[in-house]
Amino acid sequence: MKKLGILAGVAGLALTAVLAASSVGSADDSKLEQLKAQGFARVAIANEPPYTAVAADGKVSGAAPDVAREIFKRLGVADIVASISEYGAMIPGLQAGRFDVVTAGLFMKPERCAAVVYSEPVLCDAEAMLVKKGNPKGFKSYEDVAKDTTATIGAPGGGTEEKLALNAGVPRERVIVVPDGQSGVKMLQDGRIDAYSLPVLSINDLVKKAADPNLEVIAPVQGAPVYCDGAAFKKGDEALRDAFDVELAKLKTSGEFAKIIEPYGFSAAAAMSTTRDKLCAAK
Ligand code: 6CS
Repeated sequence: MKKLGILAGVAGLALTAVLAASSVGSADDSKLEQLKAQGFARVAIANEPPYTAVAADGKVSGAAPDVAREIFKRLGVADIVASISEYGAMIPGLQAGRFDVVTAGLFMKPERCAAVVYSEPVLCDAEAMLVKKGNPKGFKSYEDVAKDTTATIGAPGGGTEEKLALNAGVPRERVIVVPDGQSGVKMLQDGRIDAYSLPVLSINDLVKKAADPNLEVIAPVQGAPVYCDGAAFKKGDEALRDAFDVELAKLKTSGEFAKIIEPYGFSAAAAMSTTRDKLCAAK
């Protein structure tokens, strides 16, 4: 597992600038060749287990980085260096060249598919809400939150759950941006929000760690789709994405894909039962 390398990231940025300058003269330098020379791929993560996780010593794990690390190794890129980012900043960061790829459970949706170049599906999950024991406000859907004019819901900034709540009619002032899982649990426990929404596996991970009998999980959130992520590449890096997909397909066929993601609670069959094209077209 690769240490979270802020310094390496800076070095990587400098090295990338040099490589970019050198590649100006040779337009056929592929992005993959650049990453091989760089020795690592700079990945954006959110630190939201089990999708992505950063240990106290900086080691990066989680289903998405583990799949990416294995694929890049097979492509000749020795490792990954992760930077933590809010979901809403991942695509702008990718487009600005701060990351080489987003491997964070960034769910495929039409508006995102229009902005980046996704791999085939990797991690699929339904949505959940964390509420006080007994679900005192009777939430089953984001619409239920909207109907209760005093209710507030916490969600990641620029994340899918924030968008789902807003689209269900929850006014902006009642959708509270929450920076990370621990903050979301604390805000719920302190009564500062009435619900906290993340994908099911993320909420379950938080509940296990909180070990608080006064919390309850509502899953799946009624009316919310099952989403799948893919590795997200910058437009123009289609060749890199295609090379990634070739190795991803091999992992899926050999059973190694299941061996990497299923210990985290994800279903290989779910990812293999759908495609990027279907997910990017989904309404
Ligand atoms: O793609 C998203 O926006 C969502 N994905 C995950 C893994 N967690 C929350 C986030 O909103």
